[in-house]
Amino acid sequence: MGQYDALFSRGKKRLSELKKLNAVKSTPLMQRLESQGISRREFMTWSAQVTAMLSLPLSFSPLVAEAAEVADRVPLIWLHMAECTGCSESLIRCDTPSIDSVLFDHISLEYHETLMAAAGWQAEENLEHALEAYKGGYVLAVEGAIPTADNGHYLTVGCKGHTGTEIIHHAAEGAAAIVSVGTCAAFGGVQAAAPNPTDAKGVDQVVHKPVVNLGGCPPSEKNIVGTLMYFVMFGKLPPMDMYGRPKWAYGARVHDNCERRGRFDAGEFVEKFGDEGAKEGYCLYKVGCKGPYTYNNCPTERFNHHTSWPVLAGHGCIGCSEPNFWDAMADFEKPLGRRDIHSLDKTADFIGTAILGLSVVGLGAHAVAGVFAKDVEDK
Ligand code: FSX
Ligand code: SF4
Ligand code: F3S
Repeated sequence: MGQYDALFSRGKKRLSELKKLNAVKSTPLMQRLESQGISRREFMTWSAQVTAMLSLPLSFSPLVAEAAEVADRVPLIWLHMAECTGCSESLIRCDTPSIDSVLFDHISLEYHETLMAAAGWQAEENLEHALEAYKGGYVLAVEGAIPTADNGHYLTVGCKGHTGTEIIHHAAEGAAAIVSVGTCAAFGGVQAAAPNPTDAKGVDQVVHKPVVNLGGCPPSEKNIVGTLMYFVMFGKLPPMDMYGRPKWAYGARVHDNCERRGRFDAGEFVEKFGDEGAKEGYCLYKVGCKGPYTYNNCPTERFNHHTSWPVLAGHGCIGCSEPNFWDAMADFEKPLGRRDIHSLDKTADFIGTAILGLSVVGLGAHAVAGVFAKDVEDK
């Protein structure tokens, strides 16, 4: 294991400290899982899968399982800004409970506007109480962009009419870690699309603290839970790429792990939706797939219990985990093509330099773990 020894010891130490704290939830995780028909064996398989997803050696698997069990010792405060709530839906909307969704129930979720029963003044009090009671120790998850024009008045929340910017500044102050859940919180998302009248911004452009950006509109439940697990386990944010995204999730292009990649290499393309090629599962590049410019683990992790992901469902990737994708990746059903990439258009320049420049490195899934090993090593 070598280079991972320090990280493993850090995890062990962190978890033994968490274990000393009182359990917030009266029902232990294993009991919760069993009541949903999920066995210990399935839980151990899940731990091994999460370990692999986090690009950690298999020997970390028992640590992941322990971290899941004590996850209720780390308070989570989840705020909604300008967005559609699809990110929460991605995590909680399953026909049958998955280990990820049961774990989300087990986590000490102190405040979440969509899920909590409280409303009005009581909700505001709950938030104030949680921010005070867990000051310095809570994970702050933010969904949605922060409108900043006109003193932030395009977004006011709650009966006191606080603006999104006020709420974010206040909540970020006492946070032990900040997670931007989804492209809106990470990069502004659809609210920041041209002409961006509200001057909507990603959280890391508004607060002056490190933020981990979970790109994706929405991000998968795997990337949300994996990031929370990493923090519970090690008490710090994971190694990140140039856009603040965890490298274990956003280190490879969609195109590199796509099941239609063989079709791309063979020059077998869908020419229009519904044609013979579409029925055969040909590559979707010519009908606009942006997988070659997009970094995310959708082909390997998929969504909704590993059921599907956009390309498997028959539509190209629209690049939803990339900054500025609503403008930079449009038209979603046409290829960007060399013409756009080399034009003087500002958006296309952005893609050409920032995204395609990275893409040519062309990391395959196997190369990723090796490249990250240096970062994963605890310093
Ligand atoms: Fe944005 Fe999340 Fe897209 Fe929606 O809240 S990333 S619009 S799926 O829900 O923020
Ligand atoms: Fe690449 Fe998209 Fe074709 Fe898959 S469908 S091989 S991601 S271009
Ligand atoms: Fe988004 Fe593309 Fe994945 S559209 S969900 S990054 S396949």
